[in-house]
Amino acid sequence: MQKSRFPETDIYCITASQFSLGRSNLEVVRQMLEASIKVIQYREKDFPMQQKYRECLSIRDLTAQYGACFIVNDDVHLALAVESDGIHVGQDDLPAEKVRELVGDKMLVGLSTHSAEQADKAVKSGIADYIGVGPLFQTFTKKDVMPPVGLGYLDYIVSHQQIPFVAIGGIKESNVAEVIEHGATCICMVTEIVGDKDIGAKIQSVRAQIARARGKD
Ligand code: TZP
Ligand code: MG
Repeated sequence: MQKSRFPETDIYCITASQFSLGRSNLEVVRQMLEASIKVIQYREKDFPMQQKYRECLSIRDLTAQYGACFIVNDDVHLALAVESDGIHVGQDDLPAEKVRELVGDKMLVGLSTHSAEQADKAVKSGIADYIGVGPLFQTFTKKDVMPPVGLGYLDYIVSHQQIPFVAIGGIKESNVAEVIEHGATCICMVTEIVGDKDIGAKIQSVRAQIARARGKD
């Protein structure tokens, strides 16, 4: 099998200024990078484009300094404008085929999936470098919240697909072990991390839970 371009890492972080206790996205990202996070996604649905552009430029610089991968959510033109390492789209965004055509081969393309059918289609097309798998648990972080798909969908991915994936949706320090035990290797937590007063300490304790769960194999 060809080696994946998606970084092998444990925690995938996403910005969410609304839940960041008044801290700027740049400050939050800096704390994540200081805690050795290797993948950061910029996701701000409601900011004016110029604000998104300015923030992404700064985060682009900072992630490059730390050797981390920077992924932009939704906006292909924003990803191209700030030369991010990747673009992440959902099922209702511009189709992944079109995204790939626009960004070329160098940029990573991530695609959210919520069912076995969507995952099978993503794998068959060979366009996405990785897929999002979720929401596994109830989450209110997304506005257009969908009901949890449950751990059964994660089990399906683990046993049927080889594509790199990120488990997402309602994952907390308290349930991350369960997600690891079901076979996930990369976990995305949004509010659990950005909403903590001490982001570095939270990442450390989540990592301890992950390590403990891995040790049970
Ligand atoms: N995509 C699927 S669930 C989700 C996204 C962006 C939000 C997850 O947020 P949280 O706070 O980790 O539940
Ligand atoms: Mg989207």
